[in-house]
Amino acid sequence: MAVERTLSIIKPDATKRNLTGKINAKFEDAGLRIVAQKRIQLTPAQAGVFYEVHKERPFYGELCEFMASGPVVVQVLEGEGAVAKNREVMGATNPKDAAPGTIRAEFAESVGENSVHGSDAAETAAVEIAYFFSGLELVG
Ligand code: 3AN
Repeated sequence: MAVERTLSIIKPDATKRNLTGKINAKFEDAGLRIVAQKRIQLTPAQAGVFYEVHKERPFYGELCEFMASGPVVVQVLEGEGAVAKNREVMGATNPKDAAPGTIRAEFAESVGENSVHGSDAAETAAVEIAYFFSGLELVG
């Protein structure tokens, strides 16, 4: 399998509860390398651009407000099949459906406040990484 990069976001519900280290340990234990990382505060407008694909969904406004409600940690994870591997480590969107041991099973509070974001495909990952990082900030 090819080495890939994927965008991950540790969401405000998790940074608020001081879970950044515990979540990063899950990525590293799964063989994903954190090759870029920064803690930032998004505005609702910036979150809105990031989540533009969801703009017709009923939860879009709530999602943008939530993502701007506190700091987030944006990061680039690298590894073999990193996009799918990260989705596996994250668990299902709704924590009630997430497999035991996944980040969302252990830490997510609800389907909306679900602790982490992960790109859903290699093409999306490239666009999402470029939204937050310049090439110089990716150190493999
Ligand atoms: P995932 O993050 O697992 O790829 P998506 O892409 O379907 O899930 O949804 C993007 C984000 O939108 C989720 N991480 C979650 O924060 C929010 N979301 C998804 N479904 C709902 C819902 N039914 N109600 C509120 N927020 C939702």
